Amino acid sequence: MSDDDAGAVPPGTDVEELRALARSLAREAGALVREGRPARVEVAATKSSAVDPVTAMDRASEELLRTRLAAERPDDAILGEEGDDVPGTSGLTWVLDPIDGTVNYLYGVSSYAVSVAVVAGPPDPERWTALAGCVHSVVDGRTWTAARGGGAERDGRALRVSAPPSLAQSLVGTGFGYAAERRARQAEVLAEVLPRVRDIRRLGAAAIDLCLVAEGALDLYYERGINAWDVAAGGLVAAEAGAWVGGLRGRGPSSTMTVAGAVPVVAELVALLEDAGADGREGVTRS
Ligand code: LIP
Repeated sequence: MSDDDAGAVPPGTDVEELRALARSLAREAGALVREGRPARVEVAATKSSAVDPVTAMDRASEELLRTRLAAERPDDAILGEEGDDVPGTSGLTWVLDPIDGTVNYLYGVSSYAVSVAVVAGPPDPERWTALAGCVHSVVDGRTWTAARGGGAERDGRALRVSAPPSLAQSLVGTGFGYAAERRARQAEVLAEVLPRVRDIRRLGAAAIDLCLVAEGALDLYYERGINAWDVAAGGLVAAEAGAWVGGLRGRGPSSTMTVAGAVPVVAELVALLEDAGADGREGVTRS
């Protein structure tokens, strides 16, 4: 499948079957993470910066997901946070975040999840077609799923985004990067946003934040710097619950910026972020 076939869904694809598999895989990896958490979690290595950790459990959870997928879906490709890309022939790619919210996992703060999604087309949030996904909150077991055209649900309850009357009345989720320079810039943007919204929540796991938008526990979400595996499942859950999920300046969701929320209020947030140069453009020499 070439890049020109962006998002072409292979004939005979059963998105409900894929949703069921994503759910069982996320729960199985979630059980491993929950039952195997040592009293004191050690940092096994760091990645993009000294405060971007990976733990032995991030790797073990991803290994379990990859092993199960190799058995269940041998022709599909895999894009995972902690391992090498695996090519496929089916046109489908599984996008894995073995522990989203690793810093929370490290500190024992309860907001962390296993995120499993499957997409058609190039493994790029701006060009793929997300088909099914599951976000499983490890500590309390909340499980969000979605299937393309099949809606979003949490533990059997159908989800619908909230309809906040205005940006000023909106509860907004966001997050900050692992590089100090990036955080400095994000703090400047936050100073523009905070006086214009009800309040901010920094919960620490983008996949869960997007699912909270889907169920109306957050009205809006935005973040610069999140990866494909952070947004793959949560973005579909939010979209299937009625949220607009995109970027700035007409772009789709990407590491440059990901924004989610109910129309029309989300447009107010997008305009505010564009004016603030939150995507690193417009006279901003810093990152
Ligand atoms: C995390 C995201 C979070 C963001 C963190 C980090 P990880 O993903 O879920 O929204 O603020 O900087 O990117 O690293 O735990 O998979």
